[in-house]
Amino acid sequence: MTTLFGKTGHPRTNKILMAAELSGMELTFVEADMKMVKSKDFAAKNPFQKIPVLETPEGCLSQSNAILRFVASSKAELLGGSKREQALVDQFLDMLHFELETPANTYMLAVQGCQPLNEAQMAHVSMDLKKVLAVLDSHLADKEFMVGSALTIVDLLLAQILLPFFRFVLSKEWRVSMAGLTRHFLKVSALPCF
Ligand SMILES: N[C@@H](CCC(=O)N[C@@H](CS)C(=O)NCC(=O)O)C(=O)O
Repeated sequence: MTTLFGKTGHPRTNKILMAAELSGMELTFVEADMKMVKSKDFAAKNPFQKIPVLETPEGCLSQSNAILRFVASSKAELLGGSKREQALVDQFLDMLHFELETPANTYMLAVQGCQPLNEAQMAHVSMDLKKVLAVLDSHLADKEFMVGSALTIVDLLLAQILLPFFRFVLSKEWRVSMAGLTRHFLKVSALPCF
């Protein structure tokens, strides 16, 4: 049996559940609260006591993008259709993790009041976000998908990171000005597995 320990609604969990649905991998989902995650038993699954964790008959996997790749691997196209596309998938997984996910999380935690920022910090993180969103928008200007001509795990990751922004933050004017990114988000978020 393969079990995913994660948090309902969190992008790091959602991208894996979507990939499992698309690849046909059967897994059981366990809602993991922090009491469970910080327990001694859970430390045996992931010594860093973080989620998500995938428990498989061969052992546990942590780091959500590693889990994402593993879960998607039953449907090879999700990892890129050629060696070059596979390298591009890796490139964008790292790029989205380092350049987008960090400022996106900082921004959302501030907006939700969980980890408030002062004006200068907020301006700084907004500027970082605008820069990376502009790069992604220009990449998508003439493309349907982030890599090649079919959906990959990069598309799932990008749409999941941006979901709270499209839900709560981005204005109509912004959506019009970032047409590539908006079109991409609407396409991926319309998938039944989203
Ligand atoms: N790079 C890791 C980050 C994992 C992570 O920070 N998970 C959060 C929840 S989404 C967590 O478990 N936080 C608990 C903690 O930091 O103590 C991944 O992509 O899986």
